[in-house]
Amino acid sequence: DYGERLEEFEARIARGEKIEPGDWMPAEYRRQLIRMISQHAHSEWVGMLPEGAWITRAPSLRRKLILLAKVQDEAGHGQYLYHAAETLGITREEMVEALLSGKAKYSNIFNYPTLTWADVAIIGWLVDGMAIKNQTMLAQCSYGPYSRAMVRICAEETFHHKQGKEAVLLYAKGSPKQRRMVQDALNRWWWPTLMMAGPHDTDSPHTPLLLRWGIKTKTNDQIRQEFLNEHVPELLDAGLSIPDPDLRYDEKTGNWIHGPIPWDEFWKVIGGEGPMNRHRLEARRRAHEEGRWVREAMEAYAKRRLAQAAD
Ligand code: BYC
Repeated sequence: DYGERLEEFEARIARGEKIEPGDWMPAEYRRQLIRMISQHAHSEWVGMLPEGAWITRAPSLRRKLILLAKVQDEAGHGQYLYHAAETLGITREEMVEALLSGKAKYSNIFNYPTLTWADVAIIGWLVDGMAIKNQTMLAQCSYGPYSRAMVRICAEETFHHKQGKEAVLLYAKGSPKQRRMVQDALNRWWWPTLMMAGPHDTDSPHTPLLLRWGIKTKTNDQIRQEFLNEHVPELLDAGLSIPDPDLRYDEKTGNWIHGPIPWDEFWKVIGGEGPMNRHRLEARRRAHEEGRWVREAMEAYAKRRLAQAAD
């Protein structure tokens, strides 16, 4: 019966076993994973847009090649994640429909504009830095297909993170104009990046169950703290200033403590009212329409191949 199955399921997770697609799982485990993995996949795809906007304006061939490779990686991450979600019994079409209709969420961070080239550098270092903290944790998660997708994604994200850091450090010791640009980018991306880890644990309704079933292995505040402890000293060493007057180092715990996060802005952005939400969804809808003929051609080709194989 359900009680026994649940007990066995939880015992497997406690032993560190991975849950695989055909295995028994509570309906709520399935629902939570579909929610998280599909939102994650949407974030990868919407996440191509702010950086993609700079491909034609990259300042050198080297930077253009790096950016092209990065944006292409993100398309690939979306693919692995949509496939991982499909193993739970939802179709790609249902997920894409939820994104395009505005029903599904995606990361708050991609609803801000990329105003200068330095934004691309800051996204690489900070946004990908936060993503890696979150995804290294998810690589340990109890659902096999998600955890394996995360291992590969983290390896690629590490390259993204390094190229962002390299660029920020270069601009931080560059001309006065470069220094102004990179500082301005940091000022604008700092708070949205801290919000990426999700609301404080006290305001995070999903965390307790996700922890219990090993979908998350750390809380939102733990991830945010790891991000701060790594990045704050490095940003300060680079001669940049962090736009948080209350930021301080706590000797006792060895943690960097941030001031109040503007959560009103977060809830507005994830509710669809951020500066670029409308624009991002329009771009995804347009891409979906413009790609329709490719999907139809592939389907027709696959059907013909199948018919030929049957002959
Ligand atoms: N943005 O109970 P909570 C990337 C929502 S892509 C938007 O704490 P949970 C990259 C949350 O969904 C990075 N919404 O939720 C790509 C929930 O609403 P619903 C994307 C957020 O699930 C391209 C409500 O707030 N990574 O790195 O326990 C280029 C309550 O929150 C956000 C992932 O998606 C947010 N930031 O924890 C470069 C990782 N935070 O669903 C880089 C997978 C919270 O009830 N997801 N909400 O309507 C996760 O790890 C977790 O879902 C979160 C949130 C930590 C994000």
